[in-house]
Amino acid sequence: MKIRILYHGNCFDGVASAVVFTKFYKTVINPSSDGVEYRPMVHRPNNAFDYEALSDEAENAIVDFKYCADERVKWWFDHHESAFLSNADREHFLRDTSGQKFLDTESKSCCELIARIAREKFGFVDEFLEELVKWAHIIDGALYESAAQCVELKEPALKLMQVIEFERDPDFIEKIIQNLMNKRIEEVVADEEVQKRLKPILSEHFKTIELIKNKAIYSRGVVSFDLVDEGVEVYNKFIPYYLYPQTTYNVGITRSASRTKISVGSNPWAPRPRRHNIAQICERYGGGGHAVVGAVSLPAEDVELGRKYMQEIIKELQFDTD
Ligand SMILES: [Mn+2]
Repeated sequence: MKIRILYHGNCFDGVASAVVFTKFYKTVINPSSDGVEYRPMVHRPNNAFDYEALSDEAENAIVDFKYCADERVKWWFDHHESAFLSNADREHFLRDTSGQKFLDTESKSCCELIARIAREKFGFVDEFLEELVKWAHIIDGALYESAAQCVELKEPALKLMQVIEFERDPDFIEKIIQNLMNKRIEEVVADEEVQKRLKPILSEHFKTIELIKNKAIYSRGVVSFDLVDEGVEVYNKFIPYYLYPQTTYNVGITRSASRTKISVGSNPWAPRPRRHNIAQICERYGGGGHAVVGAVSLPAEDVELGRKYMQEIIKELQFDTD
């Protein structure tokens, strides 16, 4: 029988999870498997699960993505707080006796969770995968040693992360998954096709750093920037801390075709520690997030309202002194 692996798409941890699960499955569970198929999974509006992605002919395994209470799903690994779409799904998981479904919200990456379970419960050890597991931990846990590490993108793993996040062709990602089974990350990144995709991504990224540098205003522990007129829709969220290591917070506003967005974050390396719960502030404006990072989305045309909210949020976050 075949196995189909449904992994979190456009995500380094999702790809790394697919690699580790494949090696584990083919080594320990089913060496004579007829083949492995891959499907990237993305979050959809209203959080609906895409049942079309499940195979009727293969066993299905979900990694680094939400639970699906469908009997065709034989394996599941996740580490997200929001792993269940409903209480019924949670109950379904709790009743499961297959010993093949695992959730650990303490785990920084799903990749390391799979490696740990494979080792502890199935005796599977593959030292070759350690490099991948290490980087999934750093990237998914946002455990960078500095803002510079994440902004300068010197390490091959961080370059690969960029390609994975931007690539829209699942077949190309599948090639990366295959390569990661038996090649070092550095070797995978050196591949001509990967380099071809990496170049424009990096040049956009370094342009965005310059843009933010020109637009950013720093005052009393908050760096802020307005990218609405620049047409920049996404940016590396560590850039503000790279440019302003003294800042505690950053607040940015962007606009895309579908929304105006205010992004709020806190600097993990700030000399003055965070004193606000950012999720709570964003919730007051109809947004949300975590204590350390959050966002507010408005209709695309509400730029002026967004700018007003942005100024209010900046005032609330600012310290009394510089
Ligand atoms: Mn993950």
